[in-house]
Amino acid sequence: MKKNTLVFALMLTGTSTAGLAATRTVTLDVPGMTCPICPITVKRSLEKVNGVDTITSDISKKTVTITYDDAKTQPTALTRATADAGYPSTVQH
Ligand SMILES: [Cu+2]
Repeated sequence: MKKNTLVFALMLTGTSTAGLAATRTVTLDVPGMTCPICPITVKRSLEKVNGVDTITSDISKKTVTITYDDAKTQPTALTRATADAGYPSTVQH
C-alpha cells in the first residue's frame, strides 16, 4: 500500500518512477556570439531540439546554459544544433 502511494506521488510531480530520466544542466561556450542578436539565433536553434527545457544566454561570457531531459537529448545534439545555426559551441567543463 505504501509503495502504491509513492508511485502515485511520483506521477503527480512528473518525476520518473524508475529514475532513468533526469533534468540536467549544461553550459556551452559559444565564441561566435559577438553581438546581442546572436543569442537569439542560438536560442532558436536550441528550441528545436526535443528535450530542451530552458535556455539562458550570457552575451558577456559568450555562454548558453541549457536545461534538458537527458532521456530525450544530450550535449552533443545541443552543440550540433548551434553549429548548424552557424555558431559552433563546446561543452564547458
Ligand atoms: Cu550577432
